[in-house]
Amino acid sequence: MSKRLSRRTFGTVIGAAAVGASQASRLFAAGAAAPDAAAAAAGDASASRTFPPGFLWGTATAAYQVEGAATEDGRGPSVWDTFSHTPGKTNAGATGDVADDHYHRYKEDVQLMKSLGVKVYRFSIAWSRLFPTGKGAPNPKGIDFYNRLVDELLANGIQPFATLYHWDLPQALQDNGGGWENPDTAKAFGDYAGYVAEHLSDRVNHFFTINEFGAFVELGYRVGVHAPGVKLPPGRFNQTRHHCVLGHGLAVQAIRAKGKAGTKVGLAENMTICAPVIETDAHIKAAEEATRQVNAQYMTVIQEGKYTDLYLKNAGADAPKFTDAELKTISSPLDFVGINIYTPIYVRADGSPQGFAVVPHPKSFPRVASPWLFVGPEALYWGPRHVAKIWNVKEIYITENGCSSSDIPAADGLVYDTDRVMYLRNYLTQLQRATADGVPVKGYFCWSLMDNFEWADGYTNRFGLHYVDYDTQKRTPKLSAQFYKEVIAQSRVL
Ligand code: GBH
Repeated sequence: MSKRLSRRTFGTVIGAAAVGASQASRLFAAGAAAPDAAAAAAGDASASRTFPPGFLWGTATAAYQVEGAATEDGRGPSVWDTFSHTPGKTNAGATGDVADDHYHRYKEDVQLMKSLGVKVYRFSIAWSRLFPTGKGAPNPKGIDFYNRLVDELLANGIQPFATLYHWDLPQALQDNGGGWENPDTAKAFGDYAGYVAEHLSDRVNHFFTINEFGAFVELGYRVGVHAPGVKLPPGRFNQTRHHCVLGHGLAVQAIRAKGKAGTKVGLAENMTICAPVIETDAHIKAAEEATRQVNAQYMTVIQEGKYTDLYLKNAGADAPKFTDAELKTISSPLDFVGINIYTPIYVRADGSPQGFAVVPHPKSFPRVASPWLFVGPEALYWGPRHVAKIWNVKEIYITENGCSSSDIPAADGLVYDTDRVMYLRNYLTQLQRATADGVPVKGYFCWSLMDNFEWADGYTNRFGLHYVDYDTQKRTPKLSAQFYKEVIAQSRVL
């Protein structure tokens, strides 16, 4: 407490802020502001940085980025095996053949999580381990690996959260019919999801259908810089987007049909986060409308069961073809929404018919090691707040958030990633602000547990809390791991 600001004055100032928070909590009808308000009334400044009781702290990875063992135990090839083995597609020709060798080292990796103190872990299942050609007869050795992993997590007090699709489409589905260009892939995905639910839902309570439509569909089927490296013309591309959200809906239904009663299902989407340029009512309203429109093809149709008029109008003759029954499937009710949040776009109100304009980042806008990763901590406030407010979602997880850094070990062998710590501290500050305002965020998964195969960037642009020496597979906690461990232990921003 500074000498100039007496404890009494400070309590009054914070007390005024608490009134704002409880008004916001009524807005979301979720009421998580109580502990904060009480702490603030008592004049306890540091407690105002705490997260709600029971907040779930976690980390995340994805199968192709960490597992390796690409041809072991009957795993079939995925589009990422093919793509990464095609010359010129990834940085320095990197592949996920070995990656972090997590397939063999998962027990050691669970110990890393345990040492961080995480309560939850989000991993993805490699479809082509379970169904080597995407459908047909299952490969029992495939599910065995995930049985072992899930059991190991539970034995160490960590709840498993499983993602069904983190971009590793079985190659056979791409070869026979064009992958997601073909509605049969959506159906095969539903069948695979049902199989997983049948085998894991006795121990896994939370499933995510698809990770980031916004990345694998756009980059894989339009821009061509991710697997399968296709550049479709607009009409076929919009139809492909439609098949992906349809696959999501079919998977939701299959998990409900085959999973144990009470199994929860959602998705992990990197929706575009629209932050208002200034936090005034007019700009906030514009950011909300922008959120619906710029996410029309994925999150909005999933939440609302309709493509927005603006999306259909802009697509014109290239708009997707769909039936009412498909829209109903796509918008099957979810138990929760996961959002992967790295960076915002900025939106302002304007006088245009659509009511908003996107303000481009100036050239000088700060970024981290990945050129696309503009630093905008308020994304972690506005992302979940928009989802709660616009679609009345009651259970939200931040399924990914993280920072790439150059991560060069110092003379003592340790990695002092102060940039990642700065990034996480500021983003978590905004997430705490969201929970204090009553936005129902229930957990946060830091990306990533450890450095891993960063897709087209190969093994550059590391995102881990643990440094991985790829020659020896040695994992070493970075400074950010120490930071995160403390945050978890105290459940507050430090
Ligand atoms: C997530 O994507 C992924 O889910 C995860 O697998 C990944 O490791 C993590 O983020 C970190 O990147 O190079 O200009 O074509 C985040 C969204 C989509 C952002 C792909 C980077 C590539 C941009 N990402 N995008 S570009």
